[in-house]
Amino acid sequence: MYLNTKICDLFDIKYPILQGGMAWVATGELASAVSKAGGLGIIGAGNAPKDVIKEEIHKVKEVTDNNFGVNIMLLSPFVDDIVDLVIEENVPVVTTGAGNPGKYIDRFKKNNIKVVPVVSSVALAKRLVRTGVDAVIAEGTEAGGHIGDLTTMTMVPQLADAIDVPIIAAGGIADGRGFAAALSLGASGVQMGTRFVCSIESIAHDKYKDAIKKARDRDAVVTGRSTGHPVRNLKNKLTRKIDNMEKQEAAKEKIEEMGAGKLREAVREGNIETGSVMAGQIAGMIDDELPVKEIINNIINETIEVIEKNRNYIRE
Ligand code: TUI
Repeated sequence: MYLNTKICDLFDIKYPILQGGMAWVATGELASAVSKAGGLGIIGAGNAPKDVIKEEIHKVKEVTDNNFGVNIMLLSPFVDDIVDLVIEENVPVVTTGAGNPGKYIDRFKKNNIKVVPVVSSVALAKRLVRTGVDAVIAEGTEAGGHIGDLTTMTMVPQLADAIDVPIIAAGGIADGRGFAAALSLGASGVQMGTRFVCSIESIAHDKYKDAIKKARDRDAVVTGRSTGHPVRNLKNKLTRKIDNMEKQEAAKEKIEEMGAGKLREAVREGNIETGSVMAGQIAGMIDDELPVKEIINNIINETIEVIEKNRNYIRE
């Protein structure tokens, strides 16, 4: 048994599961593993330049014909180059994050690229649907990295009432209970980030994966609210330092400077005390590192079990 929703047809994938386009973690290796396993693997462009992401795209194309995507982080200094790149490379799906992709949508559509923005409000979703986006990702504040204000639980049903493109729920989902909840709220699929960071195919440093496995329910905290770009990461020396700066009302630029380069430091060098260990609130539930294929098969089976279990509550 498996699950089939609108986004399976939209992206031509077997399972309605997207892998988050996480900067430094969502490499060609991770994305190809997810796409090979029947989900939609996504390369995270983050702040990387065009040539680096071009190489990651080629890694995926070399090992699978299955569809995949590239996430464009709209605060990147290389956004325009990455937009050119996904068009040149005929990337099937583009997701966007950390801003409004409105001005690029026409070009994506003209080049037959499916566009799926992360939205953080109903108003932005409605505006983007009018410009022709194919689906939206409703990423709740439970998520890791740069976050909005609404929870997944509240945003998904409000979007479902307001727009008629498929909704992908993200933030706080790592197992079949979360997946079934997302479907109940009106989503047609899920995107998971933190769960895939703790996969065998993820190139995140072992210390980064261990930090997620050890994390408890309240360990994924938000820093940088005063800068207008709040980020959820695991509590450590860096988050405490930023907290203190925010309490002392340090200049926005000084706080942003503190965060610069810190994700790479944690992901690639394993500096989990002085680096930014971005992770969602669901980190508290993740205690193992599994092959991507197993993560996907497990969550599909669990979701079906939950749906069947819920049927048993019904009485005539
Ligand atoms: O983008 C993410 N997660 C990220 S980006 C990132 S790199 C970074 N590091 C430090 C500071 C800022 C960025 C790490 N994690 N997720 C998708 C996402 N998009 N979350 C929230 C949003 C969002 C926010 C505002 C999407 C649209 C939006 O629109 C504002 C507008 O312009 O209307």
